[in-house]
Amino acid sequence: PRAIYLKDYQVPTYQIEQTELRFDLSSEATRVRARLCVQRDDTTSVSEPLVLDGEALTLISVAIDGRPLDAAEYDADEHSLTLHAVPDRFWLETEVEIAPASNTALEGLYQSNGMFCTQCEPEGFRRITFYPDRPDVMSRFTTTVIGDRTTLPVLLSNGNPIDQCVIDDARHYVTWEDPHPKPAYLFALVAGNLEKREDHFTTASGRDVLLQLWVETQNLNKTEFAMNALKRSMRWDEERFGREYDLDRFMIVAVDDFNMGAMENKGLNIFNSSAVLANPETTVDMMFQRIEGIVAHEYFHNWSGNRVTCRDWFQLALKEGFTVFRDQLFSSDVNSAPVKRIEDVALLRTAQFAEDSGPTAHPVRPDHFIEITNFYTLTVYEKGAEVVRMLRNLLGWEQFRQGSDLYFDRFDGQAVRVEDFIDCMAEVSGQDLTRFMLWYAQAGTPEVTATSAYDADARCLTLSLSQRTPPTPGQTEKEPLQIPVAMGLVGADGKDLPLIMNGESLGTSTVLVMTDAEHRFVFENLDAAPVPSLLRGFSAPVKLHHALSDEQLAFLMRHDSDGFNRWDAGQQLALSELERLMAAWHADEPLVVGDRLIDTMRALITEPADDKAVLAEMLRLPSEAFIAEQQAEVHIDAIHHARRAATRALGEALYDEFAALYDRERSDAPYSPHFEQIAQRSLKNVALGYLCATGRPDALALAQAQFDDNANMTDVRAALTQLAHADDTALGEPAVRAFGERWAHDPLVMDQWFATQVSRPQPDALERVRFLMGHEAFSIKNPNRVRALIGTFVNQNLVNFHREDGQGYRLLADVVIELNRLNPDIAARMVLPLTRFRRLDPVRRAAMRGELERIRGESLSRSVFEVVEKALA
Ligand code: HT7
Ligand code: ZN
Repeated sequence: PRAIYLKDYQVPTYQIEQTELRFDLSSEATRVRARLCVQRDDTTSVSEPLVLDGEALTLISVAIDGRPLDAAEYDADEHSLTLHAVPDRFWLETEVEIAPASNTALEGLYQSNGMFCTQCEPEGFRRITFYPDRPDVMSRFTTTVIGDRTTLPVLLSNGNPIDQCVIDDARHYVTWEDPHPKPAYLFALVAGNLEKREDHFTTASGRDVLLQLWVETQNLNKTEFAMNALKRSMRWDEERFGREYDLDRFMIVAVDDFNMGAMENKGLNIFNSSAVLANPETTVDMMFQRIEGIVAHEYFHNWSGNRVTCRDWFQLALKEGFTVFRDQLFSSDVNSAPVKRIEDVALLRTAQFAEDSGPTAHPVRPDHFIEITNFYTLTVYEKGAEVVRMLRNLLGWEQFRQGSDLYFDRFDGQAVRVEDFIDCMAEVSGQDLTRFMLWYAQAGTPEVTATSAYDADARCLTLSLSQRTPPTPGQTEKEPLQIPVAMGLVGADGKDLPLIMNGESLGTSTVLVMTDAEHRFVFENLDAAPVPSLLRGFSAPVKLHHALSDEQLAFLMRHDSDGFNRWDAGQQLALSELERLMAAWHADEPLVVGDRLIDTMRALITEPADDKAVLAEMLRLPSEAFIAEQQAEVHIDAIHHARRAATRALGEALYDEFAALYDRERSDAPYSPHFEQIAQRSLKNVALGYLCATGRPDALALAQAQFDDNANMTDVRAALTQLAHADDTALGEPAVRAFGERWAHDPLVMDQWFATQVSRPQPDALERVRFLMGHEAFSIKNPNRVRALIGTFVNQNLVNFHREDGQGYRLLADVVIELNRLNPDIAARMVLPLTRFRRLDPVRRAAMRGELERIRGESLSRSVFEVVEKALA
């Protein structure tokens, strides 16, 4: 397979003014007729052929302005249809046949539980009909869907229904018209036996919008939360970003088989059922919050992505980075802001940093790819959002909002580049953002080193900051980036000190801007040495090296005015204790937890807390993945045993305190997914985790009682996890069985059942994965099942996935080989953990490489090929 380069971009030679589609739906032989009004670009020479993309299509006929073409007038190969001589403007009519039922890749038109649905981003439309399948070709779509009246009573597409009729006893049709020109990747069609929840929204300018959420009948009782989340999102986008919805109806459809979370098709969002369906009996708190974030994300795309779209797929972060930033801001406005930041940063610092330091590292705007679906990554989405957040940090909210308004006004209805967005920000602020653009071009996580020296005579503190970005594949030399470092100085009384630099007062918190490799900042008028609190709110996606003593960390953990940095100081403190335990494990010495961590935790539990959600986060030890990310050579067993020993020791030492906390946070109030209640449950269940880590029967009895109480899925699942992860299986086995029998009818709950079992740390986990792969509720064709069973094992059970005998790697490779044939996109995502072998010990490294080479021996899809080649390079 050949790579495609950003530098080779060329403007499209033909535009499609109008697109009229007619689908005659059938599982094995759907007929798609396309009438395209084609217009030659003024600058294009007459001899330029019209080349249309097409994959896995059976061509039935081609006609120009009603005249059928004979075979000599066009070329059709596996990927395209080429028309040699065409008029300047004409109607092209094609008819193709496709087979949705055998489409296991879930791109283009496919079937899920009998329902027809589409996924066209990024290049799925070419699996539906011949078309210039690129985002800079925007067209007005009219779509007629013909289907069986009994099995497909609901026929949906983008825009508004303009015609519908019964054809005969068996069939009916509906015609939809979308008034907004759009690229093909935003096209959608759904046909099935669905029911709807309906609601209305009145926009800021007083227009009524019909809201519909379409699901299978048995899921109607899981639609209320998403509908309310949608209405919250619509209002928020008006108030925060001045963006109003632009169609008369907005529809969401829930689909069981879906490669990602959801898709922002114009006026007809299609959602993975796991990203939209929720109720208290079946759904945990974390999922409620995830659903709220995804509903918002897809809705926000209506402006950042649909009204203003990408010129080409290299610009993906233009819409994704901005939209993730917008959904993060929304979630932080409607929930606990520090906890939202903590969660987002935790994901970034474990998973995205790992990507940035591995063989698949790439810039936020890649400059080449073999398969674009491989670039829907944490780097494009999460780091892309951090880059937009840095702009907000550099410009301040007011100017950032002005820049956003200018961008939407200036480019409405256009397909644009990252530069266009940045130019708007530069224009409204007067800032030079030339160096800032490097964030889009340079891969790798910059490392910032901070040192400070206090001069008692001069009463000043000199803060030295330096930056360096390590080499990444294909990019050995890196330039300094523009980095906003939000900071403050904390005085001995725990209060922020006034910041004075060059005689100028900067308040108590400021943003230092790095543009060079090294900087020195001098703060004046300080009576004693303060503790610098740096990178507040995680103001830039960097690794900060700031050598603070355990004492200073404990001080910041209690006093920093920045909630995020208080949490982060606690994580660093815990990390330094875990490092001592890991050293002891290597030296075969007893793992004894020091008093400082225990005392700090005790203080946290017993002192009054103003934000319970933050407190719950502060009580959690750093995850195994985060600890691994800190190590030059990763020792999975040491990490696992140190963390387990620390959890148990804290549980033992603070048993009474955790028991009191558990009692204090218990509540009989009816369930609500409101963030204050979520915080309370989170705190209670953290306490339960520490209590159960001791293995004491009274702690497990608490878990059993909570399980039996069956109050809501959050509490049931937390209790089940404790029971199922206990060394003694006496309570766990019956609980797992009861849960499995109770929820056998609900695939989304069975996913939780799979995940709970395969994250069990005991050595029988791998055998359990193999066993569960044979369970009737599992199907390798469904991405949610694969993520729940295999993904959880691989990503959340590190000690068992990385078994020294290599069986974990073998299992994953077997799965990848099968998926490579069925669903290349998912296969290419699942193979990623096998590519992260460089920092492992030689035995595991060799075992992983061996499995990658076994995969390479197969006939590979382009997606898997690209990842495996990078890893073995
Ligand atoms: N913009 C959407 C991307 C997406 C996607 C990409 C590749 C394969 C399947 C997919 N489904 C959805 C989702 C989003 O970012 O909102
Ligand atoms: Zn998106």
